[in-house]
Amino acid sequence: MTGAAQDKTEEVREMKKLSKLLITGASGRLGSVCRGRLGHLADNLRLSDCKDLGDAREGEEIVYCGLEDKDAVMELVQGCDGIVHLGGQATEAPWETIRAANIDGIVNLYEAARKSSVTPRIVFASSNHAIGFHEQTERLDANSRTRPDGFYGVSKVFGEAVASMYHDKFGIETASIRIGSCFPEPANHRMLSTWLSYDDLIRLIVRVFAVPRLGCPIIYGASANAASWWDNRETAYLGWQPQDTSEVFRAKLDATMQPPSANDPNAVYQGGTFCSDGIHES
Ligand code: 15L
Repeated sequence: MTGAAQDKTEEVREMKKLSKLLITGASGRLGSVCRGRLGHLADNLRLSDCKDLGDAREGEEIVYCGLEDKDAVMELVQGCDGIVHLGGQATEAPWETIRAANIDGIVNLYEAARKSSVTPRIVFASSNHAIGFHEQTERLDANSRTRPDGFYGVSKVFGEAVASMYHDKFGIETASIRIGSCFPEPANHRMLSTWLSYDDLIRLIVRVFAVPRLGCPIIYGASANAASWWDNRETAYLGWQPQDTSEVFRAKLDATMQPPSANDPNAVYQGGTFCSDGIHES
């Protein structure tokens, strides 16, 4: 048994069903995966994006909303007891773009959460680009210092800081997941270390909503890759055990491309070529 059926039968037993789970960025790649796989966590899914979300299916409501629109976000968050925040700018971009979606956007989201009649538990899609300038020879855990590799990485560090402040001041619980490379399979040799399978991502989100006390942890979002640089021992209490590994793709990758040379950013830095990219000017 795989996928949605397994999510339903194995993990949900111990948790109380959410009433309304908001997924921001629901039309994106990960948003679509979550839309298809997290419905069982809540009585109702509220899906939001600026881009087309198609027709609402049973148990879904669709709200078109730009994260930089404070009033719209206030309405969007109202009544949601869970949020999977995938919305915003998902890769490097000019500062104005990052600022609107990932800086103003996340403050709008947490202000709305603070003022909502129900306090939501939040999953924040952070990124490995919050620590991208660490070299691949280093082993990181949740206490390692941030080393963002661009405006995008800076915005993820900011998002983690916002989550931390709202937890300390107002008790809002957030899991900040520093997602590695969440794709159907690793696309290059760097991703043998950073790859996160869709199944492991879903298992992690299910655990975040299942545990009685979440707090405000930083979690590295990677599968059980033999080549991993990241240590999640700090968050063992979540009971998340990634079950997939990038090793099953190694031979295929070796057959289709050369590994990067020793001084290639993809072989030096955890954030790969994000570290060698220049600033994206407007
Ligand atoms: C990310 O944060 C991006 O959203 C994704 O497109 C990939 O670039 C990924 O990081 C990665 O580092 O592989």
